[in-house]
Amino acid sequence: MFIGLGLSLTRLRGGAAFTPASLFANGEAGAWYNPDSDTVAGALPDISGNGFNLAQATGGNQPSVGSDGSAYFVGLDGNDFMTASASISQTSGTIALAFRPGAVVYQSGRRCILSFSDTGTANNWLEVGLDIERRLYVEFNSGGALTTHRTTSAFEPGSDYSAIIVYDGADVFVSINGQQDPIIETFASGAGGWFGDVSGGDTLTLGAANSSAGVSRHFTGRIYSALFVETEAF
Ligand SMILES: [Ca+2]
Repeated sequence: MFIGLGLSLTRLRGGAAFTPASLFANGEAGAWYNPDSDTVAGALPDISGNGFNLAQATGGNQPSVGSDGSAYFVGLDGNDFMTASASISQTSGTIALAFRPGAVVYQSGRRCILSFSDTGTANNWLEVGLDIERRLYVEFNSGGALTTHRTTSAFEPGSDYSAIIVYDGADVFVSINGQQDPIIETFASGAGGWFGDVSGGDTLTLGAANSSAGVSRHFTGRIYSALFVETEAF
């Protein structure tokens, strides 16, 4: 499993035995975003080699680019997001995120970090983000059949986190800062799923949810890195 990946996602540099690039070495499906000194506002290339390059043409909706001295990030102020056209067929795999929640009133609703959706038809999406109680949620909606997983620990605004979400085709497992964070609640009217089970999925969105109703649930704070990859055969 990839549970240990979060520890190394952004902080392991120079001389490290592991790099996320190795996850894509055999042409695995997925994407990897990792802002660096070359990053400009409005464009975040997919460095996995799979071509899901994120873009935002509207200046006011472009995340800023910054550095904390050791890692670069994109900063989202509450209406920022980036999208890529994407057709993704993987039905199990891993999502890895490194981020810092901003100071935001979470009681006003969910804050989505990564989503994959059909923007032309209602009720088809995969979302990962923080919920109204600042816990991580993973939600899958297949034509109105909704499955929502919520984890245990509350995220604190202003602190850095890594989160690894694994879906093995049946169950969701979440690790936060290298420690498994149990699923505290699962609501399901459907069978659950992953990217490839989003009917008509056409759009990948970083920093917000996206659906036929438009862009919503904007994240605020920093995103240091985001990655998803299909399950690898060993
Ligand atoms: Ca903005």
